[in-house]
Amino acid sequence: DIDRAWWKEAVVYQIYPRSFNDSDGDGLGDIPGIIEKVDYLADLGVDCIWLNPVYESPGVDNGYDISDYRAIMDEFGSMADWEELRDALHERGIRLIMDLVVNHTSDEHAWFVNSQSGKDAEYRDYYWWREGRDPEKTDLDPEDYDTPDDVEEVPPNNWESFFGGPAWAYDDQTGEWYLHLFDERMPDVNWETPALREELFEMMEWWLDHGIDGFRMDVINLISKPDGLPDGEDPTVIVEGVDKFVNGPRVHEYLGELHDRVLDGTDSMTVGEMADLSIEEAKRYVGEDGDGMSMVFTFDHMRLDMTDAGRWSHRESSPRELKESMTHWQEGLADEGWNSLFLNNHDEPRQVSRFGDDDEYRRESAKLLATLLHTLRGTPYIYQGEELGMTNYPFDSLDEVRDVDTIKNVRAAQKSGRLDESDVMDLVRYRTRDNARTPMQWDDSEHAGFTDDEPWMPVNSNNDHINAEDARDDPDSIWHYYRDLISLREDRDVVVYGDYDLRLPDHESLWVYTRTLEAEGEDDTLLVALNFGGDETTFEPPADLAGDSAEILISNYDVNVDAVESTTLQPWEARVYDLA
Ligand code: ISL
Repeated sequence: DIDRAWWKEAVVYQIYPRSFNDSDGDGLGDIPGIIEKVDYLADLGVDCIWLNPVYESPGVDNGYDISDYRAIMDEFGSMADWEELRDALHERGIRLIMDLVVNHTSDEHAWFVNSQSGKDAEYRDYYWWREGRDPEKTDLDPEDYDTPDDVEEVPPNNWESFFGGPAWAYDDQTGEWYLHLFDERMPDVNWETPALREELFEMMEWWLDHGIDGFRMDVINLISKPDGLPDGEDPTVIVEGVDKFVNGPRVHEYLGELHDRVLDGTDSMTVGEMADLSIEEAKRYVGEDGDGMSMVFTFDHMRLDMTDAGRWSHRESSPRELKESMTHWQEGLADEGWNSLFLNNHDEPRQVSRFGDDDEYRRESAKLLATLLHTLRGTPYIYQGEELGMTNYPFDSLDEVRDVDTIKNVRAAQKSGRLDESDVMDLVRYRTRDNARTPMQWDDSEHAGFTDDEPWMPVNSNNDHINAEDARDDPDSIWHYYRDLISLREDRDVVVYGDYDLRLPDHESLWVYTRTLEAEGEDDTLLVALNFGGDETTFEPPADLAGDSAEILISNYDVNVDAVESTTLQPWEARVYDLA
């Protein structure tokens, strides 16, 4: 009676190819470099790889600006290399999902080149072209837009880009504006155009025919823009227009079509990346009557440490807020839908630096966070280096930052006076996506075993003690702990399918829950107790469980018990009790 699926049972490992392993000494990671590490992945025990974009791309946004969906970027290798990687993974029982970026392309994609060439061009309607407006008839200030001197226009609406500044760029060739919700070199494609949808569906089929096991769908809830492209009207939003283009009017129609046309009848998984999503909305994507998507990446818990001013701000958030936010999703998708579990990825700072303690209790807190992600209900994602407890990078100046999102947003915030010089670097260090993009730390050598030459991003000098080689030699390492958690998931259905029940909800620093699965008339129950912080804390177990016989399945401290009893938990102590 369990509703099984391989992607529910899987642990996914995310690879950011540019920073994983460089095989040819050009300082950029590549696909042959990943092939060299396939045994590493198999040893860790992961079931599926999510590969960030490896397609042909000018690299404005490290591959999220695709110029050819059916070719591999030269620096990363060839299609033959990619096939070898796929086979090497599949031989070891590891599945492979690819990044699907279909909200926008690169401005160097052949479709856009044609589209831009004239108002009557064959591919004109593959993108969003509109005439400008007379500034007199709007609230917009022409000073804010980059147009030639003789053009007295503002864009068709007030929407802004997620990377800062306007979402429209003026094009000299045809005198019209085109929409880009990200960088201006990443124009949004127009899903209203049936031929565009058809091309994208064929491209997806082409990849499925090449043996992939699913897609991670980039910003997929942005693909439908409302008729008439109205101005954003919500004064509380950070990025003007999100009230119009997030979860737009036809998004479910498009995704339903995509599902019927491409995915139905395949055993592939899909995970949709969705900023700004309520549980009700999530169910329309992943629920029983939804679009057939396997799961969603949601971001509520990634916003707790921001003020109303959004991503380029910082406030202290508490463990209790994290507990409440993630519990909300655990409960919200308990009966339909499925959660993806992550605390970092290629767009977010390192989890041990953000939610744990990357100093005195780095090892303990990294293990506690791992315990959480691998014992909540949902599919855990490991971002490369997380299994080593890799930390944020101590950026000194903006010159060290490569990320287009950081650079443009900081510039825009400075221009508007929201950020002064003094807090810029604190915020950049805390928030920049580049924290996640420093090279993988394989060993303690000069370039961390990532490359023989200068890496494209600096290596964190803490590779002298945080690296894969040492971690594998040390049975008490974070790496071994991840391996144990992964095999626990394989052994016990309750870890995957058990119900989540929050206990001691009002506790400020303890996060306690049970996972329960009724199987063949018997309850299989785990009790998880996590001490979120650097202080010892008394754990008074919930009355109904106190005294029950139990043993410790896994913990980041050396403990043994034979019952659930009142006890003192050490700093960042994590325990999983087996009540069976
Ligand atoms: O980085 C962010 C939050 O940390 C977001 O603004 C991010 O841009 C958004 O979550 C969308 O991310 C995805 O699409 C972008 C790309 O830059 C990101 O790397 C990708 O994950 C545009 O394709």
